[in-house]
Amino acid sequence: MTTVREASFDLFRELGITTMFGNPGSTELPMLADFPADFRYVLGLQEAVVVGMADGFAQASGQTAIANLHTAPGVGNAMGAIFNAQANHSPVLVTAGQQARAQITLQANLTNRDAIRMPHPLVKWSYEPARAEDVPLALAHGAHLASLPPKGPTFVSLPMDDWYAEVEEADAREAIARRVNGRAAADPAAIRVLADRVDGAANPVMVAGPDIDAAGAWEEAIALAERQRLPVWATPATGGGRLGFPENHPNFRGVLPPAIGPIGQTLEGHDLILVVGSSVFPYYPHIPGPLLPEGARLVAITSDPDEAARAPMGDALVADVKLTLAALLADAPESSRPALEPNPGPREIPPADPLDSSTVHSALKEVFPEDGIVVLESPASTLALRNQLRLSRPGSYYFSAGGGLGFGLAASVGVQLAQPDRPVVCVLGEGSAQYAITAFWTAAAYKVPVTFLVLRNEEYAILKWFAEVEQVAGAPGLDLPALDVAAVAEGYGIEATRAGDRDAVRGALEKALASSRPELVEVPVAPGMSLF
Ligand SMILES: Cc1ncc(C[n+]2csc(CCOP(=O)(O)OP(=O)(O)O)c2C)c(N)n1
Repeated sequence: MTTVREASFDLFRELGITTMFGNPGSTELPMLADFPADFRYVLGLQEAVVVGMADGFAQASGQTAIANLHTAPGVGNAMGAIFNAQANHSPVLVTAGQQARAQITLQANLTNRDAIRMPHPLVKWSYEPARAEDVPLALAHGAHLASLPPKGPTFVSLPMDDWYAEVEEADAREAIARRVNGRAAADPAAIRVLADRVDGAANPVMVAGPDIDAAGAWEEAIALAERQRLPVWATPATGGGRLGFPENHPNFRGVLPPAIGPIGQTLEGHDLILVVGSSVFPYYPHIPGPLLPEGARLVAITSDPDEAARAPMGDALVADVKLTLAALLADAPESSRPALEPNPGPREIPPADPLDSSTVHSALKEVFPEDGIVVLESPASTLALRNQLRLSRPGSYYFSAGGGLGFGLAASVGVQLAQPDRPVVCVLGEGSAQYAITAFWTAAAYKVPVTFLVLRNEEYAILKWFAEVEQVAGAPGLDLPALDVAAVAEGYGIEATRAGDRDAVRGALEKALASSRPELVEVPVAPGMSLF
């Protein structure tokens, strides 16, 4: 015989999950008793931060991450972050403690009385084991399912007295020592048809999405674009949580706009649109128009059956993105289409006084390390950052595909923990920073050396832009006077610098990037959107 606790930690070891993100309460303490020395517990001070860190860690490590929350209120606090993890296709096993079984029916304090239903629409699977001895099997189920396509969060509710229960050792071993591989290849006949369609098109184009990065398929995407002379657009920034194609590549054309009419206009002239590893499309503002340009057809490759099924137009092939691109490459010949005009690269940004976000990002570009990673949540400067940095390595960019603020600051800590050898720069609007502000404490306490760059424009700039698009006048609540993020970060133990001109920004970023501790650079910038 062994205990639920021993079997569960053996399961985590077997799955390579030795970092646990959590915020503990009385109902989680039995799980954490005699915490094994080969595990690391990363404390988040609020549950949205716990799940946000786990989301970043899962994406940047490629492994399922565990986020342990405190019964119903902990799950409640984390709901926005679970929503983001689902949109990000991030494999997070969310667990929450529960009252002792003897006190669930009588609803003792902190009973999660509808534990399964609570996170339900935001997770792939939600469960509370029927018997204590089923806990290891339920955790295995949740962890495997989280890692199968489409990857995403799952939830297991864990009554606090289950951890001491005994389980049959042989049964536990069977449940633990399993491998589940979710990489499914596409139908070879469908691949041949698609290869012919791409090669036979007069003017095909590729749209690269986040699941190219998640699948490790950059090389295949580049090889296909080069062999077939495909211009490549990045899927709209709203849903492009990761980059699927090098933004300094001569074939790269830019980031698609996030609305129906403008996408149709941007892709005008193409007769075949090959979408790889993205939904079709992550639209945001409703700007109507034809879904496709005149005469164009569309084919999407996605590992997510729901993305394939819900697309409003085009055909879809549901399969692993890397295997599918590799198979397409084997079937697609060298194209005889003329070579493409190379992309002109980032715009020169003339000096601006007062500073604007484009100038700040052009300074960041000058000091940004080759192997750097950006975690971005600075809504009004998203495009300026993409246009200036032209990130061009796999695993270099994380952004909330869900659009819920609070991802960036928390996820950057998880990304840095997963990639300790790559410098992480977290670019935040001063408004966005507030949704996960306590993550500063975790970064400081665990010496996670993220460089935080905070753009302080004293407003919700993107919402003022939206107000114009939506023709809304006189909306309140769009200004943020006197929000001093540097002072708040200092309170959490982060060293902060205020930089007021381009040289100071550059110098402060250089210093922060060289530091082995987290540092923050706060920069006042002009209000409004920055596009280039
Ligand atoms: C959880 C959540 N609440 C509210 C919003 C709406 N929202 C989108 S952008 C934004 C403003 C963010 O402000 P800031 O980070 O200062 O960026 P700026 O727009 O000034 O670049 C808000 C409130 C959201 N996306 N998510």
